[in-house]
This record gives sequence, C-alpha cells and structure tokens, in this order.
Amino acid sequence: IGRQPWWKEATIYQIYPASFNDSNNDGVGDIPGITQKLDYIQSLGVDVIWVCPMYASPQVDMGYDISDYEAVYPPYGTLEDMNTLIREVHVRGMKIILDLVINHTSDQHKWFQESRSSKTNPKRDWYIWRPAKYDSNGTRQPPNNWRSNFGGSVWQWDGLTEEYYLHLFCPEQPDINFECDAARQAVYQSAMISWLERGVDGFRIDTVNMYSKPPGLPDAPVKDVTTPWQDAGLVYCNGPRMDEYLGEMNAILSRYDAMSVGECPNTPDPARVIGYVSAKAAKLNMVFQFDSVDVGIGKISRYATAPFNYTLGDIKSAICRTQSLIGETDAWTTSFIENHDQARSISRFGDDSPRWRTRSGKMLAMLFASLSGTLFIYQGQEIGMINMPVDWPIEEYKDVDSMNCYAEALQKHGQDLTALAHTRAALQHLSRDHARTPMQWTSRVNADFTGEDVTPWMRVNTSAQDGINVSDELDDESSVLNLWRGMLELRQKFSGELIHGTFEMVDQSNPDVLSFVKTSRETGSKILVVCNFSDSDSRLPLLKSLNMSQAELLCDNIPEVDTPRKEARNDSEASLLQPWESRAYLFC
Ligand code: TEU
Repeated sequence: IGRQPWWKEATIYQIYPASFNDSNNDGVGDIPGITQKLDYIQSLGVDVIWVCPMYASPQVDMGYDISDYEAVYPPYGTLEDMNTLIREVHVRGMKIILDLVINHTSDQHKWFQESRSSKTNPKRDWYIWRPAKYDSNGTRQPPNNWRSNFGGSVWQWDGLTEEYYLHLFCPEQPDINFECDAARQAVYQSAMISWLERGVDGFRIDTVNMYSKPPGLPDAPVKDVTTPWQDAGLVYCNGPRMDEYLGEMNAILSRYDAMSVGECPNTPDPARVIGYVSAKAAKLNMVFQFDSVDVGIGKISRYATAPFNYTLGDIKSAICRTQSLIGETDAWTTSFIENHDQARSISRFGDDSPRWRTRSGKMLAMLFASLSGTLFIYQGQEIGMINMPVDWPIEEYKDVDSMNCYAEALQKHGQDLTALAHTRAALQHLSRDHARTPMQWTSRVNADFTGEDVTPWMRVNTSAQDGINVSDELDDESSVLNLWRGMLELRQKFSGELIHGTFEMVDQSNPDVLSFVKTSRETGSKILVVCNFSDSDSRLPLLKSLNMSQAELLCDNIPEVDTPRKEARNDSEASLLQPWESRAYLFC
C-alpha cells in the first residue's frame, strides 16, 4: 500500500460553533469555547476537527450565507481567536479543516452588492442573472421550473435592474457564476488561499457538485403536480465543467498538502463519484454520498414522508453502495451517519426510548466505526444525543428549511389539522434542528453549554438530565461515549481490516440483522460485525465461510451480559442476539 496520506486513517470530529461551547455566556457557542474543549476531543481518539462556517454572515442559513470569507462572525470571536484555535490544534498534533461554502455567497457580500447595482457593473457576471419569461397572459415568469432546496423557485426577481438571479438555496444565497474566470479566481483567493495561509489543513466543501450549471438551464421533469417548482437536483448537479473547476481547486490544495471532502448529493451514478474521488483523477480526496442519510426521507420532497418509512434492506444497500468505492479502484470513501443537516441517528435508525437508546446508540457506533474510509463523527453523536422531545412546540425549531417547510404546509393545508400534523411529525423525525441543539456537557441547567441564567440560542434537550451528557458518560464504563472511545482505538489497531479493508455484506436478505465482514488486504485477517436492528431477539447468521470456534470477541454493546455466553458459540444460546445487540469478532 505504501505510505498513506494523513487523512485516510484520521477520525474527524465535526463542530457546529453556535451549539458547541459558549465561553462568554451570551447564549451562543464560540471559537474560544472550541479551544477550551480540544483536550476532550483529543481524548476521544480524534485527529482532526472540522469547524462549520464561522465566517461573517447575516445567518439566514446559520453561516452558510457568507458575507466576508476573510472575517469571523463577531459572536463567535475574532480572527485572533481563529489563529489561537489553529495553533492549539497543531500544538496537540491534531489538524483542522474549515467549511468551504462557495456555490453561493450571502446577498450581503460586497461582490453581490456590486453585481446587483447595475447591468454594466464589472461584477454583474459574477452571479447568474437572467431576463424574465412571459407566459401567454403576459405574466412575468422565472427562466425555469427549478425548485430551491429550501422551497419555492430558485429565481429571485430584482426590481432594480429588472432581472432574475439564481439561488439554489435561500434568496439570500445567490449562486456564484463559476463560468466567470474573475469570480472563480476571487473565490479561490478569498475563501481558500487566505485560510490555507493561516494554517488550516483542508476543507469540507459544501455542495461540491453544483458549481457547473447545465448549459441553457433546462427545465426539470415534472414530479410533483401540486406545484410549479420541481426538484431539479439531478439537472443542476455534476454539470459539464465540474472536473475543470475541481482540478483547479485541487491544484491549490495540493500546494498545502491540504485535504478535501466534498458534499456530493444527487449523484446516483457510481462512475461519476469515482471520477471525483479516484486518486488518479486528482479532484477530491473523498466525498459524502447521501445514500445512508437519505434512507427514509420523502421521495418528492424531504419531509413528505411518514416517520420510519424504510427497511433494513434500504440501509444495507446504502452502505454497500458507498463501501464499494474502496475495492477495485483507487478511490476513497467516508463513513458517517450524522451531521448538522441530519436528525439524530439513534432517533432515526435506532430506538431513542429510555430502554434502548444507549444500546442502539452503541450498536450504531460499532457499525459506522467499522466501515472503510475516513470516519466522521458529529458533535454529540459520541454521547448518543437524540432528537428534541416530540412535545416541544414548533417555536423551538429555528432552521430556515424547517420554517419554510412548515410555512408551506400552513399555506397549502390551512386548517386541515391532519395534514399539518403529518408535516409536524416529519419535522419531529427529520428536521435539521435536532442536530443543532446545544452540546450536552453535564446534567446541570443548560447542560453547561452556557451559564445557568442564560437563555441559549436553542433550547437544551432535556435528555441532558437523563444521563445523555459528557460528564456522566465519562464516569460510566458502559456508556455510548466509552464505546466510541474503544472503537476508535480498535480502528487504529485493526486499521488494515476496519479502515482499508474490503467490505462484504453477508446474510444480505436477513430483515433484522445487518452483518458484514471486513478483510485486510495485507494479512487476510477478518472482522465480522453483526448488528441486530430490532427490538426483539434475533440470531447470529450462520456463515459457512467463517469458523466461529476461532472467533475472538473484540467488542460488544452489552458487556454487562457475561462474555462466556458469547464465546461458547457452539450452543444455540450463544447465537442468540438480544434486542439491538451488536458484536464484532476477529478471525486471525
Ligand atoms: O447542504 C447542501 C445540501 O445538499 C442540502 O440540500 C441538504 O440536503 C439539506 O440541508 C437538507 O435539508 C449544505 C449545508 O450542509 C447546509 O447546511 C446548507 O444549508 C446548504 O449547503 C447551503 O449552503
């Protein structure tokens, strides 16, 4: 295999600055708050932190609407605080990556202010402006039928110069025109080079496959007849000049030995993904595919779904698709199930009731820590944080996506309470807000995220008082937190199997148990992982290819049940899996 790049065996911990740790008691997390917790993060076994946008921003989309790439959002701190964070990360032998959000800027960015000021402004072409179309009644219409990711049309009419501009997300997030060379170079300089010069070690690249728009901006096929605005993800992602732009960006990153992980939605074709992440292609080191986090979301739109609308088979095939990138090709992949855009995984794929939340959380940790690729953990995932309680009112939801979705439902269904209840149930299950409640450090009021007398920007989840917090879990050997620590150690010790190994799903048709074998390419040694995704007893799969009498139990999520039972594998009791039980066995 030769010398591996540093980012392959790294475990990366994602930090959402607003909700991580508030050092100055203003109710909002901040950069000094992150620096204070670096020892904690390192003690987990983490090598790299990824800090979500901390740039100057009007915060319409929590900092993914940037008004100045080279300034810090004042409530989070200063450039000096960033310098300190970068330095303190490096002192510990860790690395830091930032979010690179360049598909769009904020409408408050000076580039856009200039661009919108007149049709002849030199920066007019830095954004995507189009004239109106007129229908047979002479009514003004946007140039095409694309639906914005946050609802409504992607086109915003600008009265001053009487043209529309394109925004794939909020109207306050106008898309940059990557076809304009000057705009591209300014983006690279301001958003990338300025931070690489400050010492950051790479980027998580937002919406990485949306920069090149399809020529002519053609209409999307009509899937939803109840609205003029159609999901156009497959139309506007992966446009013809993507490889060229990513090649330019990769050339810059390579000069700094910096890593890249791109967010790659709407890309069902594995060949297209491999084109981004094969080493030879030299575009991106790895991407986040959406296969696993999209399990159970609505087909027509994200929240148009009933909770738990999936089978274990859907999870299995999602995992197979992303794991298959590592194998015959020189591509690399990622393992993750949470981030700031996803509800909590225990609430989605485990069971967040008090009875099973710890056990199912540990099972999910064993599963995702055993997959090949670079591992990402989202803040709070390591302590098994769960969704906001279902009895919280809609006022506790803050995300623009949730708000727009609810407003749309109100408009569509008015006083139809059943339809509204359906939307509310979908938000209770899937909303991005669940990932954004403050980090739970202790069981005290406000969980020590901020002072006890402060009103935090989002309400602290009451589960902090039920044992889901760092302080209680550090003291508890059988906590989700300590299982994650154990798994991160095993991941380093058995990196040949767990990080680089080949992946084989076994017992594929079993509707309750997910089982797979990881094999080291160097030694041939194998690790079998079994996860019972059900709240009743199941059985270990019968695998003719593995000699169970030679298996060594490496890790399991019910250590309180005596080990001899699990090791006496020839009797039938040993093959019994309890609800949500998971085990990992080594075969040397
Ligand atoms: O998300 C991009 C993305 O693909 C979203 O459509 C995602 O599926 C959505 O958030 C689900 O509701 C990135 C960021 O991760 C997200 O936080 C930003 O809001 C978005 O880009 C715009 O910058």
